[in-house]
Amino acid sequence: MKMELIRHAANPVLLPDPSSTWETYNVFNPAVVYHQGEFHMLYRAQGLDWVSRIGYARSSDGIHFTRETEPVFSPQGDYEARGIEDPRVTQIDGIFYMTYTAYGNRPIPGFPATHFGGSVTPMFAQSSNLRDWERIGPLTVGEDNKDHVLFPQKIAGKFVALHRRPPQVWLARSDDLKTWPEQEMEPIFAPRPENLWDSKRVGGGGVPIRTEHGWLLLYHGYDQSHVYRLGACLLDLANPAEVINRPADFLFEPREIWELRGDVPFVVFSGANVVVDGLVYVYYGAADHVVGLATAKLDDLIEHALHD
Ligand code: BMA
Repeated sequence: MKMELIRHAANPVLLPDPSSTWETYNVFNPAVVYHQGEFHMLYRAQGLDWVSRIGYARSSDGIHFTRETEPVFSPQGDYEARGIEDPRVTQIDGIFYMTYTAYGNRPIPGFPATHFGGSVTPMFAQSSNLRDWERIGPLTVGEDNKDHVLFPQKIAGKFVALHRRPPQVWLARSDDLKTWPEQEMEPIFAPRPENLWDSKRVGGGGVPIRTEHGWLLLYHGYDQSHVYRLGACLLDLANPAEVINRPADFLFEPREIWELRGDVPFVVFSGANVVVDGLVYVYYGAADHVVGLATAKLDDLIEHALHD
């Protein structure tokens, strides 16, 4: 069944605030957690200095968000000097974990730079209240690696994360979230042939959704025209390194003017897919400028991921 996510009529659901210094230009690529009857959004914001910080907003209906006036998480140290980006958040055993990309001038001391003389570090942080965040540490250092996202529970006794070593999606396992042994890392899926939408690069999206048929993963990809789209795949429950099915078609692509034009054109990029009453709320950054919301019934997404 060819399916697409449905845009909400109230889009975009979060806009930059020109009267602010830190979220003046762009608010995008949010994480969203549904907790105690409310949607909690942690979003990437860029203001006058173009450094990314994480803002917090909450909503009872998932559409109208009220935000805090100050960022809840800001960069620290050389390895985050250019900003903290693209959070994904999940709760495991009562603790909220955030994965985020640290973009810096220099890598963590002792490690080589990645590119442009700067550094990209996939980081973990934790919180008990979604506002006060404490750093745990990196998944890898000294390499271009991002788009990491934690599974919402331990699997076979270990924390499991997806991550992205260009151009493909990898899996990593850890006992404690601090040590991520290289021998526990493996590539799981890669870009596909030239005629498909994800032929150049792929990266994980929001926290994988546990279903009886497998882990439902939404992910982003782009092709030679550099259009960012979203698609789905299904991973094995017991061994998520095994891809059960990966539909050929995408689920969502930029079409609205605010998805086609913004800070970076032709981008829909999601790190949030929360399930409430059988509906999947997909929050996404549009053109690296605003936040949009699109939905789909979980049952329809499972059907798509299983059979298309
Ligand atoms: C990638 C991501 C995002 C961004 C996207 C499109 O590198 O890490 O931060 O939304 O590019 O510009």
